[in-house]
Amino acid sequence: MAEPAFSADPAYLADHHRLPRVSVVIPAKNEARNLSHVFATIPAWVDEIVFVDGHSVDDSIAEAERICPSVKIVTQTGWGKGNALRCGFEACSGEIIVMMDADGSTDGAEIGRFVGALMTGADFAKGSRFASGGSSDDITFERHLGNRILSTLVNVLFGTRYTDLCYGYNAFWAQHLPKLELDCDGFEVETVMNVRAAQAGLRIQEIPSHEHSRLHGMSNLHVARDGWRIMRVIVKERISNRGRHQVPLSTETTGQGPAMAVAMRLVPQITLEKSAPKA
Ligand SMILES: Nc1nc2c(ncn2[C@@H]2O[C@H](COP(=O)(O)OP(=O)(O)OP(=O)(O)O)[C@@H](O)[C@H]2O)c(=O)[nH]1
Ligand SMILES: [Mg+2]
Repeated sequence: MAEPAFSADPAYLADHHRLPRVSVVIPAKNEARNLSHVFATIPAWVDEIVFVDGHSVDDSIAEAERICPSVKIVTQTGWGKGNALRCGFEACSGEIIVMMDADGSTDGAEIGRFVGALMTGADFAKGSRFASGGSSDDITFERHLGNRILSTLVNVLFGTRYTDLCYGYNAFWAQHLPKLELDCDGFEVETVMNVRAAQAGLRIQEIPSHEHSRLHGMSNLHVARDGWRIMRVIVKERISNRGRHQVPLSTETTGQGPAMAVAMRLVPQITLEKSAPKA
Protein backbone atom coordinates (compact mmCIF):
# COMPACT_ATOMS: atom_id res chain seq x y z
CA MET A 1 0.00 0.00 0.00
CA ALA A 2 1.27 3.48 -0.79
CA GLU A 3 2.68 5.52 2.10
CA PRO A 4 0.04 8.06 3.20
CA ALA A 5 0.83 11.69 2.48
CA PHE A 6 2.71 13.56 5.18
CA SER A 7 0.50 14.85 7.92
CA ALA A 8 1.22 17.51 10.51
CA ASP A 9 -0.77 15.41 12.93
CA PRO A 10 1.38 14.82 16.05
CA ALA A 11 0.62 11.07 16.08
CA TYR A 12 1.79 10.74 12.45
CA LEU A 13 5.01 12.61 13.18
CA ALA A 14 5.72 10.54 16.25
CA ASP A 15 5.04 7.24 14.44
CA HIS A 16 7.30 8.18 11.54
CA HIS A 17 10.12 9.67 13.66
CA ARG A 18 10.49 12.43 11.19
CA LEU A 19 10.59 16.19 11.11
CA PRO A 20 8.75 18.23 8.48
CA ARG A 21 10.61 19.52 5.45
CA VAL A 22 10.92 23.32 5.26
CA SER A 23 10.63 25.29 2.00
CA VAL A 24 11.48 28.99 1.84
CA VAL A 25 9.83 31.07 -0.90
CA ILE A 26 11.58 34.27 -1.98
CA PRO A 27 9.82 36.55 -4.50
CA ALA A 28 12.30 38.83 -6.23
CA LYS A 29 12.15 41.54 -8.83
CA ASN A 30 15.53 43.03 -9.74
CA GLU A 31 17.21 42.08 -6.46
CA ALA A 32 20.52 40.68 -7.79
CA ARG A 33 22.66 42.89 -5.58
CA ASN A 34 20.85 41.79 -2.41
CA LEU A 35 20.88 38.05 -2.94
CA SER A 36 24.29 37.11 -1.51
CA HIS A 37 23.28 38.71 1.77
CA VAL A 38 19.79 37.20 1.80
CA PHE A 39 20.88 33.63 1.02
CA ALA A 40 23.65 33.82 3.63
CA THR A 41 21.09 34.45 6.38
CA ILE A 42 19.07 31.30 5.60
CA PRO A 43 19.89 28.41 7.97
CA ALA A 44 21.56 25.31 6.49
CA TRP A 45 18.74 23.07 7.81
CA VAL A 46 16.22 24.61 5.39
CA ASP A 47 15.38 21.87 2.86
CA GLU A 48 14.46 23.92 -0.18
CA ILE A 49 14.71 27.50 -1.44
CA VAL A 50 12.18 28.49 -4.09
CA PHE A 51 13.21 31.69 -5.84
CA VAL A 52 10.39 33.34 -7.78
CA ASP A 53 11.65 35.74 -10.37
CA GLY A 54 9.41 38.63 -11.37
CA HIS A 55 10.66 39.11 -14.95
CA SER A 56 13.78 40.80 -13.60
CA VAL A 57 15.85 42.83 -16.01
CA ASP A 58 19.02 42.46 -13.92
CA ASP A 59 20.77 39.09 -13.50
CA SER A 60 18.77 38.00 -10.44
CA ILE A 61 18.31 34.42 -11.69
CA ALA A 62 21.97 33.88 -12.57
CA GLU A 63 23.02 35.37 -9.26
CA ALA A 64 20.64 33.13 -7.28
CA GLU A 65 21.95 30.05 -9.10
CA ARG A 66 25.55 31.12 -8.57
CA ILE A 67 25.11 31.63 -4.82
CA CYS A 68 22.93 28.57 -4.25
CA PRO A 69 23.23 25.90 -6.98
CA SER A 70 20.40 23.85 -5.46
CA VAL A 71 17.92 26.75 -5.61
CA LYS A 72 14.61 26.02 -7.36
CA ILE A 73 13.96 28.81 -9.86
CA VAL A 74 10.38 29.65 -10.73
CA THR A 75 9.40 32.34 -13.23
CA GLN A 76 6.07 33.81 -12.25
CA THR A 77 3.23 33.44 -14.71
CA GLY A 78 1.84 36.95 -14.30
CA TRP A 79 2.74 40.18 -12.55
CA GLY A 80 2.92 41.34 -8.95
CA LYS A 81 4.09 39.95 -5.61
CA GLY A 82 0.83 38.07 -5.03
CA ASN A 83 1.14 36.22 -8.31
CA ALA A 84 4.81 35.48 -7.52
CA LEU A 85 3.98 33.99 -4.12
CA ARG A 86 1.19 31.85 -5.55
CA CYS A 87 3.59 30.45 -8.18
CA GLY A 88 6.23 29.87 -5.48
CA PHE A 89 3.86 28.10 -3.06
CA GLU A 90 2.77 25.78 -5.84
CA ALA A 91 6.36 24.74 -6.48
CA CYS A 92 7.14 23.92 -2.83
CA SER A 93 7.71 20.33 -1.76
CA GLY A 94 8.05 21.07 1.96
CA GLU A 95 5.38 20.51 4.58
CA ILE A 96 6.24 23.90 6.07
CA ILE A 97 6.38 26.99 3.83
CA VAL A 98 8.16 30.17 4.89
CA MET A 99 7.88 33.35 2.82
CA MET A 100 10.45 36.15 3.03
CA ASP A 101 11.64 39.09 0.92
CA ALA A 102 14.74 39.35 -1.28
CA ASP A 103 15.74 42.92 -0.48
CA GLY A 104 17.58 42.17 2.77
CA SER A 105 14.77 43.46 4.99
CA THR A 106 13.72 40.07 6.36
CA ASP A 107 16.39 38.08 8.18
CA GLY A 108 16.66 34.35 7.48
CA ALA A 109 18.09 33.88 10.96
CA GLU A 110 14.53 34.33 12.25
CA ILE A 111 13.18 31.34 10.28
CA GLY A 112 13.72 29.13 13.34
CA ARG A 113 11.22 31.23 15.31
CA PHE A 114 8.53 30.72 12.68
CA VAL A 115 9.18 26.99 12.32
CA GLY A 116 9.33 26.62 16.09
CA ALA A 117 5.87 28.18 16.44
CA LEU A 118 4.45 25.82 13.83
CA MET A 119 6.10 22.81 15.45
CA THR A 120 4.58 23.68 18.80
CA GLY A 121 1.00 24.04 17.72
CA ALA A 122 0.42 27.02 15.42
CA ASP A 123 -1.08 26.56 11.95
CA PHE A 124 0.04 29.96 10.70
CA ALA A 125 3.04 31.93 12.03
CA LYS A 126 2.64 35.57 11.16
CA GLY A 127 5.60 37.93 11.39
CA SER A 128 5.02 41.22 13.16
CA ARG A 129 7.21 44.28 13.44
CA PHE A 130 4.94 45.73 16.09
CA ALA A 131 4.41 42.80 18.45
CA SER A 132 6.49 43.01 21.62
CA GLY A 133 10.08 42.26 20.58
CA GLY A 134 9.61 43.27 16.94
CA SER A 135 10.85 46.46 15.26
CA SER A 136 11.66 48.10 11.93
CA ASP A 137 14.51 50.17 10.51
CA ASP A 138 12.65 50.47 7.24
CA ILE A 139 9.14 51.73 7.80
CA THR A 140 8.27 55.37 7.16
CA PHE A 141 5.77 57.40 9.18
CA GLU A 142 3.13 57.30 6.44
CA ARG A 143 3.48 53.53 5.92
CA HIS A 144 3.31 52.94 9.67
CA LEU A 145 0.14 55.02 9.88
CA GLY A 146 -1.43 53.29 6.88
CA ASN A 147 -0.56 49.86 8.27
CA ARG A 148 -2.05 50.81 11.65
CA ILE A 149 -5.30 51.99 10.06
CA LEU A 150 -5.60 48.89 7.88
CA SER A 151 -4.73 46.55 10.78
CA THR A 152 -7.40 48.20 12.95
CA LEU A 153 -9.94 47.89 10.17
CA VAL A 154 -9.25 44.16 9.82
CA ASN A 155 -9.34 43.65 13.59
CA VAL A 156 -12.71 45.38 13.84
CA LEU A 157 -14.25 43.64 10.83
CA PHE A 158 -12.87 40.15 11.40
CA GLY A 159 -12.41 39.92 15.17
CA THR A 160 -8.64 39.44 14.95
CA ARG A 161 -5.97 41.02 17.15
CA TYR A 162 -3.24 41.60 14.59
CA THR A 163 -0.49 44.09 15.36
CA ASP A 164 0.89 44.13 11.78
CA LEU A 165 -1.17 43.46 8.68
CA CYS A 166 1.18 44.18 5.78
CA TYR A 167 4.41 42.30 6.43
CA GLY A 168 6.04 39.85 4.05
CA TYR A 169 7.50 37.41 6.59
CA ASN A 170 5.11 34.55 7.40
CA ALA A 171 5.08 30.75 7.59
CA PHE A 172 2.42 28.06 7.56
CA TRP A 173 1.83 24.34 7.18
CA ALA A 174 1.48 23.66 3.45
CA GLN A 175 -1.59 21.53 4.09
CA HIS A 176 -3.48 24.73 4.96
CA LEU A 177 -2.68 26.47 1.66
CA PRO A 178 -5.93 25.39 -0.06
CA LYS A 179 -7.92 27.01 2.77
CA LEU A 180 -6.41 30.40 1.87
CA GLU A 181 -7.73 30.13 -1.72
CA LEU A 182 -5.19 32.69 -2.89
CA ASP A 183 -6.36 34.53 -5.98
CA CYS A 184 -4.76 37.99 -5.81
CA ASP A 185 -1.79 39.39 -7.69
CA GLY A 186 -0.43 42.43 -5.88
CA PHE A 187 0.86 43.63 -2.51
CA GLU A 188 -2.56 42.90 -0.99
CA VAL A 189 -1.50 39.24 -0.81
CA GLU A 190 -0.35 39.36 2.83
CA THR A 191 -3.62 40.99 3.88
CA VAL A 192 -5.64 38.35 2.04
CA MET A 193 -3.61 35.58 3.68
CA ASN A 194 -4.05 37.05 7.15
CA VAL A 195 -7.79 37.59 6.75
CA ARG A 196 -8.46 34.16 5.25
CA ALA A 197 -6.26 32.35 7.78
CA ALA A 198 -8.40 33.81 10.55
CA GLN A 199 -11.63 33.16 8.69
CA ALA A 200 -10.58 29.54 8.09
CA GLY A 201 -10.18 29.05 11.83
CA LEU A 202 -6.42 28.47 11.72
CA ARG A 203 -4.43 28.83 14.93
CA ILE A 204 -2.41 31.98 14.29
CA GLN A 205 0.62 33.04 16.27
CA GLU A 206 2.37 36.36 15.78
CA ILE A 207 6.16 36.16 15.66
CA PRO A 208 8.08 39.32 16.65
CA SER A 209 10.41 40.22 13.79
CA HIS A 210 12.98 42.89 13.08
CA GLU A 211 12.71 44.48 9.65
CA HIS A 212 15.99 45.81 8.27
CA SER A 213 16.28 48.53 5.67
CA ARG A 214 16.29 47.44 2.02
CA LEU A 215 19.98 46.97 1.12
CA HIS A 216 20.08 48.03 -2.55
CA GLY A 217 17.58 49.00 -5.20
CA MET A 218 14.14 50.49 -5.21
CA SER A 219 10.91 49.56 -3.49
CA ASN A 220 8.18 48.17 -5.73
CA LEU A 221 5.43 49.35 -3.39
CA HIS A 222 3.45 52.55 -4.04
CA VAL A 223 1.86 53.67 -0.81
CA ALA A 224 -1.31 55.29 -2.22
CA ARG A 225 -1.95 52.76 -4.99
CA ASP A 226 -1.23 49.66 -2.90
CA GLY A 227 -2.87 51.06 0.25
CA TRP A 228 -6.04 51.59 -1.75
CA ARG A 229 -5.85 48.05 -3.19
CA ILE A 230 -5.50 46.67 0.33
CA MET A 231 -8.44 48.73 1.63
CA ARG A 232 -10.63 47.51 -1.24
CA VAL A 233 -9.68 43.89 -0.67
CA ILE A 234 -10.54 44.13 3.05
CA VAL A 235 -14.00 45.46 2.27
CA LYS A 236 -14.49 42.85 -0.44
CA GLU A 237 -13.52 40.04 1.94
CA ARG A 238 -15.96 41.34 4.53
CA ILE A 239 -18.81 41.62 2.05
CA SER A 240 -18.18 38.16 0.65
CA ASN A 241 -18.34 36.91 4.26
CA ARG A 242 -16.23 33.94 3.36
CA GLY A 243 -15.57 32.77 6.90
CA ARG A 244 -17.42 30.65 9.34
CA HIS A 245 -14.99 30.88 12.26
CA GLN A 246 -13.30 33.74 14.02
CA VAL A 247 -10.36 32.68 16.09
CA PRO A 248 -8.57 34.84 18.62
CA LEU A 249 -4.89 35.35 17.92
CA SER A 250 -2.69 33.20 20.09
CA THR A 251 0.30 34.95 21.58
CA GLU A 252 1.93 31.90 23.08
CA THR A 253 2.75 28.38 22.00
CA THR A 254 0.59 25.56 23.27
CA GLY A 255 3.44 23.18 24.06
CA GLN A 256 1.29 20.35 22.72
CA GLY A 257 2.10 20.45 19.03
CA PRO A 258 4.03 18.01 16.86
CA ALA A 259 7.43 18.62 18.45
CA MET A 260 6.14 17.85 21.93
CA ALA A 261 4.31 14.75 20.68
CA VAL A 262 7.48 13.45 19.00
CA ALA A 263 9.51 14.10 22.15
CA MET A 264 6.96 12.37 24.37
CA ARG A 265 6.81 9.30 22.13
CA LEU A 266 10.58 8.97 21.80
CA VAL A 267 11.39 9.68 25.44
CA PRO A 268 8.59 8.07 27.46
CA GLN A 269 9.79 9.70 30.69
CA ILE A 270 8.71 13.10 29.37
CA THR A 271 5.35 14.14 30.73
CA LEU A 272 3.41 17.33 30.39
CA GLU A 273 2.54 18.80 33.74
CA LYS A 274 0.28 21.75 34.25
CA SER A 275 1.82 24.27 36.62
CA ALA A 276 -0.22 24.71 39.78
CA PRO A 277 -2.11 27.99 39.94
CA LYS A 278 -0.49 30.60 42.13
CA ALA A 279 -2.09 30.93 45.54
N1 LIG B 1 8.67 38.03 -8.23
C1 LIG B 1 8.26 39.23 -7.86
N2 LIG B 1 8.72 39.76 -6.71
C2 LIG B 1 8.27 40.99 -6.35
C3 LIG B 1 7.35 41.72 -7.11
N3 LIG B 1 7.09 42.90 -6.48
C4 LIG B 1 7.85 42.89 -5.36
N4 LIG B 1 8.56 41.72 -5.29
C5 LIG B 1 9.48 41.29 -4.24
O1 LIG B 1 8.76 41.27 -3.03
C6 LIG B 1 9.58 41.69 -1.97
C7 LIG B 1 8.96 42.91 -1.29
O2 LIG B 1 8.87 43.96 -2.21
P1 LIG B 1 9.47 45.44 -1.93
O3 LIG B 1 9.55 46.15 -3.20
O4 LIG B 1 10.69 45.31 -1.11
O5 LIG B 1 8.30 46.07 -1.11
P2 LIG B 1 8.34 46.56 0.37
O6 LIG B 1 9.18 45.63 1.19
O7 LIG B 1 6.94 46.74 0.79
O8 LIG B 1 9.01 47.95 0.18
P3 LIG B 1 10.37 48.52 0.84
O9 LIG B 1 10.19 48.44 2.31
O10 LIG B 1 10.48 49.90 0.37
O11 LIG B 1 11.47 47.64 0.36
C8 LIG B 1 10.95 41.97 -2.58
O12 LIG B 1 11.74 40.82 -2.48
C9 LIG B 1 10.61 42.25 -4.03
O13 LIG B 1 11.69 41.99 -4.93
C10 LIG B 1 6.88 41.13 -8.34
O14 LIG B 1 6.10 41.69 -9.07
N5 LIG B 1 7.37 39.90 -8.63
MG1 LIG C 1 11.13 45.59 1.02
